[in-house]
Amino acid sequence: MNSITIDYEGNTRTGIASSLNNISWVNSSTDVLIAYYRNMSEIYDSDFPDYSTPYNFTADEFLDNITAPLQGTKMKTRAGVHGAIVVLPNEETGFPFLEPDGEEILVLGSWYVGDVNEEVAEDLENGADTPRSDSYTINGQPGDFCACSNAMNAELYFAIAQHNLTVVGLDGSYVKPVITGFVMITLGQTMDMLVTANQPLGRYYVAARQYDSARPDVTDYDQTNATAILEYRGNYTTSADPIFPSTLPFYEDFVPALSFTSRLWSLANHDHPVNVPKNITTRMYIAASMNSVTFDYEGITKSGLASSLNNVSWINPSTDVLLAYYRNMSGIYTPDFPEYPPILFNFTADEVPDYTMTTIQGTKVKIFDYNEEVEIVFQGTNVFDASEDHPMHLHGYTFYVVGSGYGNFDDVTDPEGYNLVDPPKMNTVSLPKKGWVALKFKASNPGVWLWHCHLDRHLSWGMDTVFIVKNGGTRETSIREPPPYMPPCSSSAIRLQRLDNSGEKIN
Ligand SMILES: [Cu+2]
Repeated sequence: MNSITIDYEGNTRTGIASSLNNISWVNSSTDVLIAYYRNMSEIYDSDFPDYSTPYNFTADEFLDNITAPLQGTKMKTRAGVHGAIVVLPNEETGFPFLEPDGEEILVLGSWYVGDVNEEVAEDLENGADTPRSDSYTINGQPGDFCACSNAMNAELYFAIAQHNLTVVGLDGSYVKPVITGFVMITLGQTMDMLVTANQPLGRYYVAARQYDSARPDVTDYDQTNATAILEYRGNYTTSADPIFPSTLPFYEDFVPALSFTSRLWSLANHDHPVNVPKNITTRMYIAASMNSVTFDYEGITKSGLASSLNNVSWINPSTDVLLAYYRNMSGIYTPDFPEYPPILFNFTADEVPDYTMTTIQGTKVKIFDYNEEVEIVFQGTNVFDASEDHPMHLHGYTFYVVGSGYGNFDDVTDPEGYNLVDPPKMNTVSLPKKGWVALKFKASNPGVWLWHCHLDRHLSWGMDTVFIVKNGGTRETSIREPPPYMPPCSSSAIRLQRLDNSGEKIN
């Protein structure tokens, strides 16, 4: 977050801003995509700094990784720091489909009427549930069905009236084209879709609504329909109302969500091969759960909502883990994030034992060697009768999703059904309600990476952990040192100190 000086009705004032690499984005009068295609050089500058933090892209994974830092930003600080970075294919290979005539970027988000920062801070402090959004938005607009006048806190169904969608990309990786009347998009995910304008001239609603996977009797969720309008050019008289998509599934309908996600496969061809890790050296089984914790609130012991991974509810340390790791500072985190749940029980039973409800709290991380091949099975639990989808997101990586299923994971029979031929590559995967999902990746990007549920309230309650991937021994395979111009951060005084050993590399 930053401040900027602005001109307001002739007076110079200071305003709140936020930035990436110390540049606060200003929307141009003409959109950048058009300016780029048409060579209009006056619209934008192409000097965005390559880095200001030790974030390392490998060329091969650029497409995948670049989305992670944007989408991982918490909703409380996201105003102004969200959007899309469009990576075009190289000119030789081009798109693996007919090049579209145009491109539109749609960002789906949430709208809160109140001061969401304030309300969330208060709820987190006293252990209560966080506020419900008042509307969903498409490019910041709620559309025609909301009386109310931004972040996203739910999975969404999305459709365009009378137009099929052809999904061709997911989280920056191509998939085999899927022709569908709707999609289910989870938080932090990106999808590339083709739409053919082949319907009668007219106006058609583009619509999104929540896919609610929580308990059916919990109906206090945002039931708005966010809309935009797809309007054909040409001479025709418009009907009174655009047509609403009949293919948009109903809020609590989970079958379409499952059937859609089960149709996603990687291209897996010569130009876009898959490379699923085969020499797995670390297997983890991670239970994602809702819990409660007791805490001290103004001198009174209270119990509040929490969530956990393998019964550890993440606590943000006073100094960030990246800095603590880089500078070898002890006492900030411990390297003992468990590979398995501490107790095995019937995770997805309708009733679970009382002892499963409490969790410990801590800052426990998992450390991997460079290039280690990892398999993780996430298991949803029904603790508190509160199972729902968890969009699990790993920063710095994409992973192959090799399997998923309903109920408890069976480590003998379920791996036999893994898709090792053309599994989709993602950086955010929806762990299905009362189910499991299995993924594999190679730890080839050294650094400190957050794993978290992308539902902001679960993230805030502790459904997070950190993976540290050690350096590979060369400069190219090591995390970069902080640049000399790294901006100081007032909340972490340690950044301001000049440490003599700041040139030391961690191995
Ligand atoms: Cu979650």
